[in-house]
Amino acid sequence: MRDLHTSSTALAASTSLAADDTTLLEDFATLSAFGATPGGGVDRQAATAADGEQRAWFHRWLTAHGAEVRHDRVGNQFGLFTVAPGAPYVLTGSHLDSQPLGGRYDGAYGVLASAHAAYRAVERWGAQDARPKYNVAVVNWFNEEGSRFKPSMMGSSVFTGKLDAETALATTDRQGTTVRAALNEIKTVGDYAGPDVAAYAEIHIEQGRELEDQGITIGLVDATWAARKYQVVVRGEQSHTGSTVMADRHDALFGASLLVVAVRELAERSTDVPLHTSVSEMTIEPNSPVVVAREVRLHVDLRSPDEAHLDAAARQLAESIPGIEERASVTIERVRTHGWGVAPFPAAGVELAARAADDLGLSHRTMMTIAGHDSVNMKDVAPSVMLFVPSVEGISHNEGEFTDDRDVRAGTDLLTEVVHRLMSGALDDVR
Ligand code: HGY
Ligand code: MN
Ligand code: MN
Repeated sequence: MRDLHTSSTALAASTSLAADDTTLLEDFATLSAFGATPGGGVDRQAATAADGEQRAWFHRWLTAHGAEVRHDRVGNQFGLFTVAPGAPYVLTGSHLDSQPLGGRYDGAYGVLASAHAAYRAVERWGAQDARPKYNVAVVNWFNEEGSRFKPSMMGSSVFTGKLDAETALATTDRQGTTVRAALNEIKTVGDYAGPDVAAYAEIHIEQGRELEDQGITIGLVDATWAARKYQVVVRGEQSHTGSTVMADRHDALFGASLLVVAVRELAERSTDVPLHTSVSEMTIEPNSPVVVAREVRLHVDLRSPDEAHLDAAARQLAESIPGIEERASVTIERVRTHGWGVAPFPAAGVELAARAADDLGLSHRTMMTIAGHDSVNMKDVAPSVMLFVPSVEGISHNEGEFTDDRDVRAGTDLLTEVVHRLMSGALDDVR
């Protein structure tokens, strides 16, 4: 694996680095210190103390750069740069929360790039002594990762009307703490309804290796893979691991293990169409050495660029359940908890970003996003542009996540250009 440390020598050696690029990288280093882990990553899951600290820092950053900061009731944090009073806003952002032992770039890069892009775009309109059609606002969506509180993309799901705010606020973590209590604890919650959004832009690390392998700087996201997520409960009966004869056992962990294998085999059998499958979370009750498990709860995550194929895989999984129930002598309950379809981002937005990248001399290609992003929600309510920069070795949800400083800067330059164009109404014809 490559060196985890940022390339400070490359930064020092660069003679053409503009002052605001230096500030961007310095701000990114500051941001990366919140919840920093010994392995070079971050651990700042939604509404933890580290998330609260970075939100307070980001609040100060926005205020110092002339934005008004407001929070909605599910903790989405908005920084409003109002330069055309009364007009709607171009919204740009991502999320600052991370996975447990996550990387520094996932989400955080997009929020910081958005803040710099919005500020630079406003400065540029000012320098041109021109008034844009739209204002610009930066957003740090609450709980995109969905690690502490499920589902993922929670803040943007509420904002776009896909998830009820009360349901989100009542969601509990493994300790039984509600989103409502956790948000009150970190004091980033309010009653703002959110801006009227004219267009949305987000930049993110690719989290795959296609851009790096092809030596391309910018990914222009033209569509999203579909995802299906399930909560599965395997119920057996608690008994003694030693004295209970094998024929009498109702071993929930054995049933869960058969399910883990069945989920993996879906992907192994899918040789013609890409299918990614995981059991990614498991809770075992009572999880004790001399006790056969009475209950196991699992989280199943299935993804594909072909929705019909994904549904067929989900059906195969459902069909495998009776056999597993019989073999392990357990019962299995499966509930679909979250998901999204294969869906396009507007072609006009891809085109706008491609022209802006050409103007900046940045290589680019179109691609689908495999991971979910807040833009996957936002594209359904506003014309949206989604950009990627390369992830070294495609490493993500891992402390070793890394994107080269040059790409960090290039992506921010492109986002600035895109935001500037969106502020003049460049996607007004979409929808
Ligand atoms: O892909 C996911 O589910 C996550 O929200 N990024
Ligand atoms: Mn992310
Ligand atoms: Mn993530």
